[in-house]
Amino acid sequence: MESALTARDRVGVQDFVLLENYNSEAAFIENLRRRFKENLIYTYIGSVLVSVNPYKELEIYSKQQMERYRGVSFYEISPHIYAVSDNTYRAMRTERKDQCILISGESGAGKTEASKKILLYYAVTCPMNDHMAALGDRLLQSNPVLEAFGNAKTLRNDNSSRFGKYMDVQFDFRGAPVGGHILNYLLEKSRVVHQNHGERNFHIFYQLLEGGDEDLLNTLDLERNPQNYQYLVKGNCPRVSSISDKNNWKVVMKALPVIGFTEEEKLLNIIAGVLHLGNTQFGEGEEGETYITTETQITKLVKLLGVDGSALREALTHKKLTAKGEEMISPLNFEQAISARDALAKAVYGRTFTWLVEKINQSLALKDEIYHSNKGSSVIGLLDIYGFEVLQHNSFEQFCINYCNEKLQQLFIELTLRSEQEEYETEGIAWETVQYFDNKIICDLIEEKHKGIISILDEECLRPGETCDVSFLEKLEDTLGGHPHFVTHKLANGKTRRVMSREEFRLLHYAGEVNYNVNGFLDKNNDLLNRNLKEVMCQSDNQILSRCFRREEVMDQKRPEMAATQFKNSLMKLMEILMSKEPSYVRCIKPNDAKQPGRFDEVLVRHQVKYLGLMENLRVRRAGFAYRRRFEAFLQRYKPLCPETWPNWHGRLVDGVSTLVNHLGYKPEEYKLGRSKIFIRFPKTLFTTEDALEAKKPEIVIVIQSGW
Ligand code: AD9
Ligand code: MG
Repeated sequence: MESALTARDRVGVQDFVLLENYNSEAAFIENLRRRFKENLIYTYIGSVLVSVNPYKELEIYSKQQMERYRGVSFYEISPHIYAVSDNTYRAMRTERKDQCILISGESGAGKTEASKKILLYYAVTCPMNDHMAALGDRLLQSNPVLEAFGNAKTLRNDNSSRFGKYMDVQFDFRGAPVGGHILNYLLEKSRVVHQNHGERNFHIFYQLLEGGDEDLLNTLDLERNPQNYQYLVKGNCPRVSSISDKNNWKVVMKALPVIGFTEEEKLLNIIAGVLHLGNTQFGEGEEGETYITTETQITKLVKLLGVDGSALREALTHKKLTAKGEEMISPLNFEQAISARDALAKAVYGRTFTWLVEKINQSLALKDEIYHSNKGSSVIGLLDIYGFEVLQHNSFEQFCINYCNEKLQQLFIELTLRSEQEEYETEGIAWETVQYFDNKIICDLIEEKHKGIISILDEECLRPGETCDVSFLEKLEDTLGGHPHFVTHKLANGKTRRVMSREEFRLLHYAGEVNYNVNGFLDKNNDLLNRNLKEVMCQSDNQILSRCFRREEVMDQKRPEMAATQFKNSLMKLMEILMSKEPSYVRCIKPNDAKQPGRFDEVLVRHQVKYLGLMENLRVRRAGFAYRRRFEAFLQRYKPLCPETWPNWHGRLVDGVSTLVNHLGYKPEEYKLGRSKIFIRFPKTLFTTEDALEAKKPEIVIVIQSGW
């Protein structure tokens, strides 16, 4: 008994609901810390998995470990991402309901790693024939490709996802994976042309330069040194010690054919073309006209992007306008030409990325014959988005990323509360509401029609006459002044803790305060590409490009939706998809900002525990009853403790559980029997029962061994 308690003291409790002092944040963090020091990075709050990034490889992800978790209930085994994977899978099969696993946490907390582990678990443990194994392979191999094109080194994370990803895995009635589909969300395109100090462009550029062989680089007119490319020098960080671009290049090249890719050459031409575009420079003539000073670059672009040289030259230095039904060509000034070039690079890269996702989707698509014979199949969705981030300088991209995290937090609040409430209702048990901070007020501030920040931004982009980022800020101040979560220099009246610049607005997000600099908001939201540049691209010989830039788009006079509104609408759709599924949660925590193993920065962790709402989550879980378990599971586990239920109980399950708890001496206030589950109010009750089982174990084993 003594030693069991000592062990518990050392490694903490594996489910926070077992904490004696569940209202204490200090006790919560101490439990996380103890477990982290013992390399126990996973802990539950009921069925929510809390994961702390270990920043080192742990020996807990082997095939043997996967086997241990197959078909086993949460509480019978130590917490693990595999337990969540397995429980979700079993829930899908037994309840025949679509599931989703929502992984959240700030940048670098371990979301992408968690999602990869879940996918690997399914690929290894699900029943499969050869065809399905090939699909499993494609699901897994899509990851390195998407990461190469969509991830980058940032100050927060060496492998930071710069796009949001929602992946559906479809299973047939036997529980075998038969198809997949990926939805991608707003890639951070601005990174193609600019990186903050200490950050890099997307991995693929460095992989190509480091890993491509001499012949390939010659064909693409590339030199090996990344420092020779303007689009790669801004962050002054060509190499990252934790990343082997050379090895990753090999992995990507191997993965491409697995996902049915045959257009590798065209794709690499585009990647090289983007680099050459960045090295295209402009000069200013005596009369203020702009011209291209690096003519050799145009020759390279003609070859790589398959476009017409003189049309490209003109489109980079002139703009085509339609006024009163007539087309006019107007010259661009120096700054405008640079913007046009960068807009082209961003559009080419961004659209190629979307094309790549579509290509992967084709290779994962359910084959027709399976589709038609696959009635009754179910889906598990995996959501891995970019985490909440606060940088020194926050712009439009951080605004979108953090808005997305607000939405996800809102979903967590709604669904945890709702499902908790529903559970008590269906089981016929009365319960007490727990107060939450509801971040709906912040979501509304951003997305509300007419009054929200996104609407105001759109209006300002469309308003004729002189508009600029500063006029946008003024409009925000006029409309939103007085909102409790919105602050600017003017509104703060010198009362804010951190001095704000006149170009910033501050949002008090659920996860903390962020100052956004309005510079570039209008341009990024407009996301315009001059019409003549589009025309050049849609005539490209490179079929990827001609598919990305469609003629219809050039002909269409209607203005497409602005970037933030497009993003908002895609998030609304995502929320609908997620709401229609049964959710499971993985809440990731980052233990330190130095990306180091073994370091547990309490202040940083406390902040995350707070904003992720983990204490409230725990309180809700405990408000009524700390533990709940289905009658059969409870009986199965504890039946050795009562002579009347051991070795088997033959009557009704509820009577078996009742007999068992009476024998164990549970008092009426300690538990309630619902329709299918027993609810236990205090963790101590379960502790005692667990200890009794522990003490009984040698006896049970001997009995079983002696063939009883
Ligand atoms: V971001 O929002 O995309 O910037 P993520 O996705 O939350 O972020 P990621 O999964 O990429 O973070 O984890 C960051 C790094 O932490 C990884 O590259 C690993 O080096 C490290 N990590 C995360 N989880 C684990 C783990 N379970 N075991 C070992 C891990 N290392
Ligand atoms: Mg990630």
